[in-house]
Amino acid sequence: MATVTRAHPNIALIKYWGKAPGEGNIPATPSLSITLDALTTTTEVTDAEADIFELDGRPVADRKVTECLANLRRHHPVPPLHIRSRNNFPTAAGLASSASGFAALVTAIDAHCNLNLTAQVRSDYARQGSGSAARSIFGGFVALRGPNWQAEPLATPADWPLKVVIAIAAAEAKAVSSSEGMKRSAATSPYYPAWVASTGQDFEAAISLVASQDFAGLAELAEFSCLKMHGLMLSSRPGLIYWNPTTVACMHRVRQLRSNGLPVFFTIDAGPQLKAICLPEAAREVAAALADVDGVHKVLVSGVGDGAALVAKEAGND
Ligand code: 2P0
Repeated sequence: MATVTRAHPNIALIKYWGKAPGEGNIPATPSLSITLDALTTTTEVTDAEADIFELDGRPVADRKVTECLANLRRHHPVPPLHIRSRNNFPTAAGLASSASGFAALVTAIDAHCNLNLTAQVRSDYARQGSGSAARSIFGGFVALRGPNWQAEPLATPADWPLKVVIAIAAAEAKAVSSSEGMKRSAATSPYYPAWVASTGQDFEAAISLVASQDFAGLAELAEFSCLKMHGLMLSSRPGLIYWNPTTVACMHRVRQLRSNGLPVFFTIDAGPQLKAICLPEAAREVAAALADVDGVHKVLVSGVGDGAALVAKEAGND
């Protein structure tokens, strides 16, 4: 019997960077994201003799996947599984493949094994795999905050149908994983305590800006959160530089478009790709401007996506 699910990555407008001490992969700060419909992870689960995990057609030994399965098995009957996960975008290049990956995986195991988990509980298991994955269980605009650290939906894709233009500035895997980078920032950056202390108020302000659909306010705040996170990364030792020259050129281009009156702002995660968030009527112009920046390989235009969902559950020979 095969079970197939689909999930989309999300990008944080208020960033998560750093973990609370202790177990459970608890973020040190709250975060707020939007889900991207143009990027998709599709995960198929079948019964097997022993666990096998394939990513984009190749068997992979992934410690986080192994731990995610072990976590689920601590509380639920989950037999050995063959898991085939595919991304329609570059893996591990700052496009949040682990977010959609763990959201699709937990949702697939839930459906395949008839665990009847609530979305909140799936979010909890997904977060233990990868912090940002907690948010990809839900669609639209999503918050992740304590004390329970299960994500919660704030607005649906139809409520505020923004567009996200993704400028691919390099397709290679990143040099330092997010988990490693977060550890380094917490251990070495003199800015880390200030980051942890100040993010809560950014998060609270962003909740209000999303509720009132204040694009200009969100633009200013989201760029602040992004640049504050990158300031933290840069101040780690050795400094974490996730940008390349194309990323920086794209940032200047977005600022220039905004000063010319276009409703657009940027955000960048732990990789060189820039995501430009804009009102729908600006998407075409933003995409053309970013495609024209030296070094941009490709531009993708995404809408706001839905949460992780079951695609098919079929009887079969496997
Ligand atoms: C975010 N990022 O809020 C931030 C912004 C990247 C930069 O969450 O260690 O893969 O697996 O919990 O979720 C990427 O980190 O990290 C991330 P782990 P994750 O989207």
